[in-house]
Amino acid sequence: MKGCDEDMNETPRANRLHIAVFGRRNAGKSSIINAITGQEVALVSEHPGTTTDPVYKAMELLPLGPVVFIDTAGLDDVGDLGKLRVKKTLGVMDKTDLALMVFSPENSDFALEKEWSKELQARKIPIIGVVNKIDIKDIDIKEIAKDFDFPFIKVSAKEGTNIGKLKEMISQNAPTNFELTALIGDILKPKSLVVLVAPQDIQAPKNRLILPQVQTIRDLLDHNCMALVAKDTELEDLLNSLNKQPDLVITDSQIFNRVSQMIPEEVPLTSFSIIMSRYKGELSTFIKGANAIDKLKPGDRVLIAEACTHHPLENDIGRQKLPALLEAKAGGKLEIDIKAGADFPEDLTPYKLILHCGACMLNRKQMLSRIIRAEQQNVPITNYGMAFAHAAGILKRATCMFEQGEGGLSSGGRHDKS
Ligand SMILES: Nc1nc2c(ncn2[C@@H]2O[C@H](COP(=O)(O)OP(=O)(O)OP(=O)(O)O)[C@@H](O)[C@H]2O)c(=O)[nH]1
Ligand SMILES: [Mg+2]
Repeated sequence: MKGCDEDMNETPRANRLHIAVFGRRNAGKSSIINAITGQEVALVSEHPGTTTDPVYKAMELLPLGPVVFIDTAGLDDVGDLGKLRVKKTLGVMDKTDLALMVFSPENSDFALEKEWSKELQARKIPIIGVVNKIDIKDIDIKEIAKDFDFPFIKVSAKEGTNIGKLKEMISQNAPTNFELTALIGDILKPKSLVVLVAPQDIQAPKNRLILPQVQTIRDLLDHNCMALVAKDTELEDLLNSLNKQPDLVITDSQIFNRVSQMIPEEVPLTSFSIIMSRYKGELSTFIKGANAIDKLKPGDRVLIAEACTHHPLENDIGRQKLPALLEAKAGGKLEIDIKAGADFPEDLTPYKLILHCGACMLNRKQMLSRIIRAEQQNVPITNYGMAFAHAAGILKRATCMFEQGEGGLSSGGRHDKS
């Protein structure tokens, strides 16, 4: 089992579409990324082997939304170092959602490209064949395409020929569903017993449960798990009435602190908002963001962003609870801006931290574009639930079950008592 001490710095693949560019040295891989992004992102030169380590560039590729381009070293690199680079490039394949295989008409034998395409296809990654440098030699792409079973396009990165069409092809061939399919059931064994803590306080809507709670219950049922629901006030009685420990406890994150003290250390504990963040592929970004809370100093500016415009209630989370918590951490007054609804600033650079609500009213694409904006401007971003977990000192406890690889808790992985 992977322990809870392991770093969680790898952005999950679900975070956004990863488009990687493969091909021989000098085929024009870096030039193509520059042409698509319209920026000098990647280093280009006439010397083969210019790109050595993978280069990542996050951007908004319309109409697809947020993507990451990955520039790689040539797959035909030679020598000891070259072999190491090829190994790294092959490693990139494991996080690729869509591949561009770049061909140069300067070559005529494409056996290597064939071999690498097989590597990609073994991973079920869609490929677009891109024949570059047609300004030097305009060839009939059918000649090359006939040996491959994926779509082709010819371009000139240098002159910008067909770059717009290439972008369209990327949108058409991108896998549309790269969200997780399960909220939580994928890490549990069938018949697992899960206790849900759902306080029905003043902020809870009348006569119903909130969406993340409903979705979690449904997901547990779909995975043949058993769900027990109680308010925090009855939690102790519920636990006492069981003849075994629950396999997992999921709480509202506002009462993380209290619940974590009521639940034995060895019982895995997480929150609805953490589950939702993981589902949407935002978990590792938000963990990083939550850890930035420790760096806040008095006078720092913090943005609190809410997706919906609800009427603030007494002891409102975004207006009172969280600001108080952050100021306690910072050891003094902070400058806190609250934005609600569609009002999310273009310029985030004045902020040391962004705290976002659970974003149940935003679709994944909208939330991701906010995250990308924050990342591009180097501003840490996290959500309410993670901030509460961090403040309670249990962020690691509340997220480690998701980092145990395939199967999670169902493979016997538990939060270790030690
Ligand atoms: N004529 C022409 N030259 C190009 C084109 N695209 C790239 N080049 C040139 O080809 C050379 C290699 O380009 P890069 O973009 O660095 O190629 P790469 O595949 O990233 O190369 P490595 O990083 O070394 O693997 C440079 O001299 C580019 O200017 C093109 O469309 N037409
Ligand atoms: Mg390059």
